[in-house]
Amino acid sequence: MIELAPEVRDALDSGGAVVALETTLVAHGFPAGEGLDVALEAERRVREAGAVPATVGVLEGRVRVGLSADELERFAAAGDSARKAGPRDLAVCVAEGVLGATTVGGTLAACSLAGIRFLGTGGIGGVHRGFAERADVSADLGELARAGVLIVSSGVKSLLDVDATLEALETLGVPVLGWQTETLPLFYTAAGGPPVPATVATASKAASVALAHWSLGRAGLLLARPPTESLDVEPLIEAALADARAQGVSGQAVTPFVLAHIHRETAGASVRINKRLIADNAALAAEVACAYAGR
Ligand code: PSU
Ligand code: MN
Repeated sequence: MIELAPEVRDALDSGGAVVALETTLVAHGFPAGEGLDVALEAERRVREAGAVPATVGVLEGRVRVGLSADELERFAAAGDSARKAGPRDLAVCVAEGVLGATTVGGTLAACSLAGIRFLGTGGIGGVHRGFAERADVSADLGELARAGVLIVSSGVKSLLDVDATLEALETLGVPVLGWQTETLPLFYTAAGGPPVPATVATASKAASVALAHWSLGRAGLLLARPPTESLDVEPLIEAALADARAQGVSGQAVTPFVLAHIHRETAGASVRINKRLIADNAALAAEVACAYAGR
């Protein structure tokens, strides 16, 4: 049901550094034809930092951990025809042989099974704006509370209610570590977020906090790295969310809808920033994984 690529299995067996990557952003996160580059570049940066990449997706009835370039291309080419696979969707994708592009939550579930401790992504899901009227809370959060994995992301996606998401992470007992920053990055924007409860300055510090957290019997952690280049997309987010409401877009479709809107309206700037932050986060996840492996 779950199948690890030989390279990933060997690295895990020998206590080496492995970084999981998700496929939702490959299939649903970018304009058609651009997802493959994102996936390959994230893998390249993980290797360059000395770790083994393990991109996760559901393919031909199996949760696969570690994909070939041809397999990554299948996710990129599928676009919207790939199912967005959160934790609740894995079983249906496996049983029905549906191509499942795993979200952060779906990827975390695979990490728990495979014994992978590190994951790199763009921005995690969280508490959506307007949650008082419609209780939309990403399954990324619940899974982070269960899986013993450190995620590197540029904070939480700013299309969410960022403050409510930070509160929810506290409720779930998930440490949020600012990477050389005292405020939570806002995905496309580095500054202006709420204060983080702790800051780390080096990969080995992040690894030692993770080790302590796991030794205390706890689960997930978030290491929040600000994007190198920033863009203020707040007005676009508000317009996109209003559009989504007007068109009746809800549930799993909201995040890709809003990202596509922003990508269209910023004439390539948000795509460039999003690609870069995903690759940089993957590289940092690999640095922390290496520091942890060499402890
Ligand atoms: N980060 C990106 N692009 C994305 C996502 C994250 O840069 O497309 C995806 C992740 O897979 C995340 C998901 O798990 O969006 C959250 O979706 P939702 O809010 O529906 O749970
Ligand atoms: Mn949701």
